[in-house]
Amino acid sequence: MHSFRRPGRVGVCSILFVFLSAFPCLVSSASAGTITGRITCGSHCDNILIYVEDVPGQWSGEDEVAVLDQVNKEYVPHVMAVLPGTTIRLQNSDPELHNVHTYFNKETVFNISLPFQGQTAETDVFTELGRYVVLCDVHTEMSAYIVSLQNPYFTKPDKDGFYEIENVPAGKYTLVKYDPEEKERVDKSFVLQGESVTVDF
Ligand SMILES: [Cu+2]
Repeated sequence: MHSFRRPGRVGVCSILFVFLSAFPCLVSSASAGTITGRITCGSHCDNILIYVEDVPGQWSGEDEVAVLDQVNKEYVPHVMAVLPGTTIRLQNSDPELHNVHTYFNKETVFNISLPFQGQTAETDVFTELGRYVVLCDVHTEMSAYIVSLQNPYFTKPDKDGFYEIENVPAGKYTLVKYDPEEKERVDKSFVLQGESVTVDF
């Protein structure tokens, strides 16, 4: 086996590897880019998710915390995306009882009462990919949608419909515009090769 080794070359590669390991940003910036664009979303842009589907790799929300508040009988935010395993901190900012009744595929995942103002509870049950529906059994007008996604390349547009997703690895993908409340989904395929690509809906 020793006859296959070429010490000089291995030496150079090792030095290069150590150098790049010390500056991981140099590695990713060469092969990653930004997706920007504008979508038509009228007055409900905050309800829309934009995400890249099926990026090679594995991500977990284990170290992430997101807050779902209850304010003036509304869930805030009404729509959010998370990585699987993200801890959601449930919060009641109202001076009355709410309960957070969460469903996945129409089955109850959990149901927690928060009777007091300022009360919080935490859960990390959002382990499946897909759409969770959150309702309050006391106030039927209250709803929220938590969408668990495979990778961190997601965002919401601003109020004028502009969005940006940074540091996406180069590749050919599908970009999804998704309204989880209406269950409306529009796909656009794109190729990210250079520094940026524009995808409008
Ligand atoms: Cu309520």
